[in-house]
Amino acid sequence: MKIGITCYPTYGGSGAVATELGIALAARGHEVHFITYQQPFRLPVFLPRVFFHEVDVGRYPLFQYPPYDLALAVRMHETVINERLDLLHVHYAIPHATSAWIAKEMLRAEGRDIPVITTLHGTDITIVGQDHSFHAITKFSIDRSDHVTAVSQYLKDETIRTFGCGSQNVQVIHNFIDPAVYDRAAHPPTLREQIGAGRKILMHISNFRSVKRVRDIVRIFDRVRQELPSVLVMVGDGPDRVAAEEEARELGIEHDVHFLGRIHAVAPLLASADLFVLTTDRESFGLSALEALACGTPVIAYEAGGVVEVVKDGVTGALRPVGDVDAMSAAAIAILRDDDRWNAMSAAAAADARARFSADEIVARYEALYTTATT
Ligand code: GMT
Repeated sequence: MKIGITCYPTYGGSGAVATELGIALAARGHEVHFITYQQPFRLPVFLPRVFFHEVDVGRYPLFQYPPYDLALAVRMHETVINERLDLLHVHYAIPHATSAWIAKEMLRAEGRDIPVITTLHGTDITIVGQDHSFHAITKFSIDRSDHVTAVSQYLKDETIRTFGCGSQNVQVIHNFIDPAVYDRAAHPPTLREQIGAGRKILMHISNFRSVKRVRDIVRIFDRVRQELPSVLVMVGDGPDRVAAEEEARELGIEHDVHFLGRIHAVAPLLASADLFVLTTDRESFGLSALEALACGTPVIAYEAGGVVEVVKDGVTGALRPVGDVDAMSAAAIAILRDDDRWNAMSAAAAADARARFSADEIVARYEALYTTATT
């Protein structure tokens, strides 16, 4: 099949999932065309059957806000025609599903049809889509997609609760990992040797937006550090990084908190960690948590959103109430100070990630959906 994929290319879970999906589809013999404004960050320079079509918004003094959505629709329209695409699969509703609908309508006017599949990822439904400025267009674009998937049952329920979308049968297709990449044994313990130096490594990876509550992570670490020799490694960047750095300074623990900035290849880091910490209050899935589990790193997270579909409390990590820093630190200490318990959790985490979220099974579900959409 010839598949057009649109996503946010620079950073974030939805772009990572869309790109990994495209790479996996190409490996299975499909032709994949990424249509977006920049080369997706997880896409290596060249792969057979993978192509990139850049969207250029141009510059014109009249445009204080260059209309990317329209330029994207035009690029989708021409790519469908020139590359004879079979379908468009867009990741994150705003504005991608809207642009795909415009492209579809342009093609319809020319006597062609193109199925549009929209995958909802999280904040497109739980935050951005609920903003008054975007609510109506988000609902419209979901309703007009030929098929809609959500990355968790939680997100499907939120979509129906917030937008109705009664005509859509939203299919839950969880995110996935490549077990060969997210494998503890596959990576040298460089980070452990360089930064850990005999101490436990707690890790967090995100885009440091307010929904992630990154200050809580520093507070949790502060309590753990009082009980166990440990360091905190913060990977990524975003609006609340400064607040997290400030929190570490205020607590006087800045020398044990390492901010690495954005790093795209996270598997080698996760494979060196002892515990992954996720404090989002509305996480639709938690791709980084899944990647940590697959690397045999137990996860402690706030019990909210779709993370409860990923982490098994007491088996692969711990889930505690949102905002309960004390309970999170107690859970972290209990896991980290008991080697037998940690070993059991680490093995269970790697096994459960492989059993429920391996790329082979999940990519096959997208393929089945593509077949339904095109026949
Ligand atoms: O907020 C982020 O981490 C980025 C965001 C995105 O759309 O890029 O991530 C969302 O999609 C990921 C991939 O499906 C999910 O794993 C994340 O849970 C989800 N983020 C939130 O719901 C906050």
